[in-house]
Amino acid sequence: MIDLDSARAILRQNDQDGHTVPTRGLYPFQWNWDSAITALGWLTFDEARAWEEAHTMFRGQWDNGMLPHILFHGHSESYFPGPEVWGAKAAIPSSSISQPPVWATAINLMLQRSGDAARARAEARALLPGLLGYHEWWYRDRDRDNNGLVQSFHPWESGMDNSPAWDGPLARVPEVKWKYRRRDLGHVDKEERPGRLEYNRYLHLIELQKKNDFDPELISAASPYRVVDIGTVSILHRATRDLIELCRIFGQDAAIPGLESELARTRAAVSACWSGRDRCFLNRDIIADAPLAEVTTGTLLPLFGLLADDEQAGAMAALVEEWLGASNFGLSSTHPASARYEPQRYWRGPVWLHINWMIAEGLRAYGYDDLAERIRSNTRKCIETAGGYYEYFNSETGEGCGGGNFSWTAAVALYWLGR
Ligand code: 9WN
Repeated sequence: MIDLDSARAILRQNDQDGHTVPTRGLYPFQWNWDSAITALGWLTFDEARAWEEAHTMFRGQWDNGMLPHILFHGHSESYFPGPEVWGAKAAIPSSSISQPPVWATAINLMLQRSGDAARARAEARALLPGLLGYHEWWYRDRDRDNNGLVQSFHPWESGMDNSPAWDGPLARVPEVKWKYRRRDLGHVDKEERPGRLEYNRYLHLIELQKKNDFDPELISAASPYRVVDIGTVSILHRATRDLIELCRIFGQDAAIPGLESELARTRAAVSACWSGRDRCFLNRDIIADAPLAEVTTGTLLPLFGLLADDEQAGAMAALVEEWLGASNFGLSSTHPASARYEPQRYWRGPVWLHINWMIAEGLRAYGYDDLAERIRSNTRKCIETAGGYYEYFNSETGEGCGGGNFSWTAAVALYWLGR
């Protein structure tokens, strides 16, 4: 049995003036996609707090519509890189990249699941302009090839920061030479985090954004790192469908045709990412103009994005079935047959519960209810075996890894596992 009282206590404990930190110490600010998932957890026992989470996030939206991946609401010495490294000039100090856009999906779910319809309608209506601006930003600034396959400028933008999928493109990025002190290693074992080399390159990409005045044209021209992250493309596609539904509910009909044509462009282009041999959709390296070979949970997200046709969904379901057979705690974030698979290291093998939720939701949408249920029961096993709500879980032992008392893990338990 999982203890939902503890899950609620974790959200309360991580609550900080209208936003929920992912975990104390390691991540002391508001993260974009964490916050959206966490709002779904709040919704199960404190609806007002769930809506507040969203409003706090959207207060940090840039004038151009970008919703930053981190909002630095206060000062903290326990995280690096802080606002001075990002150098962004926004009303709320922030990073200069975004994260997978889960918000429109989260808001639509909150509206549907709310026990207080009048409040939910008023809150969702108030959030709609911000959501529209955010999606416009993705399609305007990040659809560089005008084909509906938005591009990521930093591995952190994928949310799957250290995925082996990004190893090739990241290897092209120069390393910064200046000295800095990482703070993550003061909280978490170094075997569960990225290496120094990766950090040197992450920092180069942050500097490149700043040097190019955060201008997408200039960054595109100058950056050695540009990828189509199929996970982000999928999450955006699903979220845009949700956004269209919100527009219909709130009579914003004028925005609908534009959004529908973005969806159509994505659907037309995504088939080029399909790999029949791998039975999933592969990420793409834009600079090398080539697919990225690694099979990861991100490459299954077109199920959640409703981007697969029935035949592709069938092949992906067969792949998931085998993948689950490799571990009692699946789905491992990298396919276990990969030479780069590591069961305990950040995005190279461990299990993340919100990704399991997305994949199970996708499978359900295509009619694979039993498989979705198997993922749900494996997910429950992670919390039971580890005895707590960790950031992620070793895919072979179920041991808790990364930060403890983690908000999105508690939220997924409340919203999905507890039902
Ligand atoms: C950088 C907060 C975030 C998640 C990401 C996860 C990790 C940050 C870091 O933590 O990234 O954004 O410093 O490692 O990879 O998905 O949003 O939980």
